[in-house]
Amino acid sequence: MATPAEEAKVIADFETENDIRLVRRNDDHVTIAIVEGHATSGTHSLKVSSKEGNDYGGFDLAGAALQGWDKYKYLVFDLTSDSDVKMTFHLEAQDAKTVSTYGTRASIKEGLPVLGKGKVTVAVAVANLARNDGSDMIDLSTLKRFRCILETQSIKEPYVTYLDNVRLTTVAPAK
Ligand SMILES: [Ca+2]
Repeated sequence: MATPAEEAKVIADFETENDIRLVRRNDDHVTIAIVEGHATSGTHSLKVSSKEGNDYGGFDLAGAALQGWDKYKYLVFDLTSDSDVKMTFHLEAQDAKTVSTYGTRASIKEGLPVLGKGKVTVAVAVANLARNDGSDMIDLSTLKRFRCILETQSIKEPYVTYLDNVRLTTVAPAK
């Protein structure tokens, strides 16, 4: 029987300013900042604001947040918004073999929730992510980028969501 410590590892909690190194903005029209409130763990979260007039916004996990994924099965994180906007998004994994072409990435578009007002917990099986061209699986031990791409084509004003409690788990979270 695994202990709770073995079943889950928090990789970004945004409780200190240093945690800003665990994320990057997806594009230069996005701003990210650690803020007090909207937390689902601790007291602070990451505010991600994506500007209108762009097809995509969002954030990437980066740096130390990409370490140790090969020991887990699921990536889980919470997104909270004050906005009523129904926001769709997709995810994308890139490893050492990923180059600029679409086929060398792994895009995750199925089974993801739609964001709305309040908290949404996103859980995605990452243990067997096929590359888009079907050639092989993403090697989580060489993960170099994991993107959360908000589909912001239709927004009329900046869309704000708060990210917190990014963790890896060996079991799927309860719905
Ligand atoms: Ca937190």
